Amino acid sequence: MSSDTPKRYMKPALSELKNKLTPEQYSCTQEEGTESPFQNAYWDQKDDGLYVDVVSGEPLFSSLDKYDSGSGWPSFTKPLHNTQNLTLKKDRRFGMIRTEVRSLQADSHLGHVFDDGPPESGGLRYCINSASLQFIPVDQLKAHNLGSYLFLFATKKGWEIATLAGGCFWGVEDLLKAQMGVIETRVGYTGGNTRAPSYNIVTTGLSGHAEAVQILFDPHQLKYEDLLLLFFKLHDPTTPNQQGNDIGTQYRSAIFYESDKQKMIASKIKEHVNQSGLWKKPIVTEIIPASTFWNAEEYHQKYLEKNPGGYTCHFLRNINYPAL
Ligand code: MHO
Repeated sequence: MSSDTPKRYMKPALSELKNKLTPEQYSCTQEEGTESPFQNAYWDQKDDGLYVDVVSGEPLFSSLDKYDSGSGWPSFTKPLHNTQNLTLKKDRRFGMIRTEVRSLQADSHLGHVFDDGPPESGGLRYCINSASLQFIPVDQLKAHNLGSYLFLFATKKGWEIATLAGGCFWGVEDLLKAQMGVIETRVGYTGGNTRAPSYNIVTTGLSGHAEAVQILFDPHQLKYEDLLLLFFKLHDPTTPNQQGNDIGTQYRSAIFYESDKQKMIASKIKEHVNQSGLWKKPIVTEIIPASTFWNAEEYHQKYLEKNPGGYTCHFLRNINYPAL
């Protein structure tokens, strides 16, 4: 087990669960019970958010995959993470052969999966008891330590994603996450040529990836233009493959655009910064199409929040670029 592997959940004793859960929750999760259709908390719930295991809090399903199956139980076309945090078991009870769905961490009985789901979404119907779940609305995800899932709701909520590289991602993330209009950030590796890279690989410079930050922001509160101007104040965009003392292609300055509109704005802002004459050397920031963003290890996420006073070579310079 690497230091980054999450600790396996320790399920409380049944006597403790009996006190903690409602009789319905206990019966569904611990005794393979089934609640009544149309008389449960979430069968008709349409709000955006995640459904977590009522026992462990493990995130299992998303409102983005929920649909109205007419069955009277919450129905999903797929689980949140493929099936990696579910176990499927053959269930021969009541003279039927069904596939039971259980959660991985707390081993809660959740419901069953059937093959009569919407064909356009893969044809599966995860029919899940509300009593086995707890719904966490989007605006409470952060409070439940589930902020990284906010990225999933970008399109639905009209939020935008920016992907920027400007040296060691600790400092870039720390300064950007504090900006008005920024909903969430995450650090990772992108722009290289190996799958699922680790920090140890990226740090050799051989994988071609850059240390990068993804910023989820509300364009009504923060314009992409203004986010880029900040980016051009918090790092030195004139040093090829280097930021401060950190040297290597993983520390290059780059804007990974997510759309043609972002590409156009990025070129315009880079030119604007170049023309301003406020840097002595030319701007070397690359403007390249976004490709797979591989999340960095958990200990790198919000690193400077976890390690106050930790290493950074980033700061907001007192630069005033001319008005656009
Ligand atoms: N010079 C720093 C860079 C860390 S950053 C995540 C270090 O080697 O710790 O690349």
